[in-house]
Amino acid sequence: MDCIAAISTAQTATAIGILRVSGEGCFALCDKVFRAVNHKTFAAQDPRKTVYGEMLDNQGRVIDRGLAVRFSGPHSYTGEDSAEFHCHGSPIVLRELLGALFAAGARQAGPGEFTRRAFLNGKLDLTEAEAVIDLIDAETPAAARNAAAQLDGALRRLLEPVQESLLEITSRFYAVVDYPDEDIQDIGPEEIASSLLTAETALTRLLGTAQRGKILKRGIRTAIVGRPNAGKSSLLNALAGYERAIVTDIPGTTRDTVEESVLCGGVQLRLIDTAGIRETEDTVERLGVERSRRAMESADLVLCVVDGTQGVTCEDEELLRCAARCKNWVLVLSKKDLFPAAYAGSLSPAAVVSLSNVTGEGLEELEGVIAALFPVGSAADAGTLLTDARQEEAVLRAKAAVGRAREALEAGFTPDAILTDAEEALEAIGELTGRTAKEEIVGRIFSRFCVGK
Ligand SMILES: Nc1nc2c(ncn2[C@@H]2O[C@H](COP(=O)(O)OP(=O)(O)OP(=O)(O)O)[C@@H](O)[C@H]2O)c(=O)[nH]1
Ligand SMILES: [Mg+2]
Repeated sequence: MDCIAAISTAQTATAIGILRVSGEGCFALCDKVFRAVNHKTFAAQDPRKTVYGEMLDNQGRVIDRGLAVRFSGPHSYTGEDSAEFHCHGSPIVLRELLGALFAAGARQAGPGEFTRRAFLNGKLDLTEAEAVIDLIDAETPAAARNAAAQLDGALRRLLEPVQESLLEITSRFYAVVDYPDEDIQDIGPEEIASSLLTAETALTRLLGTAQRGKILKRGIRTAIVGRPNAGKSSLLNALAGYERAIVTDIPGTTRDTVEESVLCGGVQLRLIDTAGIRETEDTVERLGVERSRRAMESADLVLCVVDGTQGVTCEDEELLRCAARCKNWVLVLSKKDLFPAAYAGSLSPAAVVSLSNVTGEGLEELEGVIAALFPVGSAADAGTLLTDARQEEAVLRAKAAVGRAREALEAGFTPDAILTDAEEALEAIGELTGRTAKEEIVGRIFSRFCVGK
């Protein structure tokens, strides 16, 4: 493929900046912009070892002095011949060198193009390619750990047994039908049933991780709801550590949702402070209240704030019942510094926390409650969470197809009736990993069964 180049590091003044080049004729191109102190050409440099030298513009003037590394395909990130230049991290220097690489014949790499080439050259599957982005974008240590493990193939390895069981069914079936002269044993219903069960169990387990995966990646959508003046905005500010939202003693201060992201117990909370919920004639406030209700409905976690000095009133009770529709809801009794309230109602929130937004007492307890509700997960399952809607959809489709196949088998259909569904499941998993199902089946027939010799 043609030669692409890009600046790989941040385009602000930094100590070191890195440029990357990859593609056909990469080394000859690098000779035009780099003069090594050892006087060797780029192609003659040791692979994967840095060499010091001068970076040149297209008129041979020295732009900078620094290090270059040569990677020979296929032993490179992209799988192609490629190179890196480590210069001083001046945006000007980096742009000059990039210009020199363009003048020498490279073109600007598109977004993700290096990783795309790595995928096309079989260096990464799609789950691993997605993990590259997740790793770069990770906002918490746990999200980074998960992405790193997924990049190492954790998700692919989890899918392999599923793929294996389904391939077993389809390839054996095809082999028997397409090569009747070869002595290949027919696949029996018990064997099919056991393969389908293996596949279905693994897919079900995987789907069960999607919610945690999503939370890991985008944080916990946390709606702070309650009646006017309960102390919602004060709680947002206390958790954020600064005066994010306006706080006054006038009921109805917050009219629109206010969002802020904070790190809590190793997880990212996407806090949404909302307008106090009450009946109102005010058009703006009413719209705000609607937004509060919507935020509550779509939240992963609801913090229902009640003014501790007032106790839980009838209006509060009604609100608590709405909050209770969310699987994870916590009752927060505020203003503990004025009155240490308790809850004796009939609803059962995940926890009741009495706290003061003024003194900070009880905040730590709330953080502990949240951390317990959303455990970061053990190191063992890192990389095996579905973190992406695309991945989830593909697994869902694969599981549905496997389920249909199993039902057909139980209903007494012959194996060929199962085949279409098994293939559909393989197709869906193929989309997930980027390996095409057809190719896999054909490959399997010829390698495992030695058909046709
Ligand atoms: N002493 C004490 N006062 C608090 C506490 N939390 C909030 N307040 C006070 O209660 C009043 C209302 O606080 P807000 O945080 O604005 O309440 P809110 O729930 O956001 O109210 P709306 O935006 O009107 O719905 C303010 O005067 C706060 O200073 C607390 O824990 N202790
Ligand atoms: Mg408010």
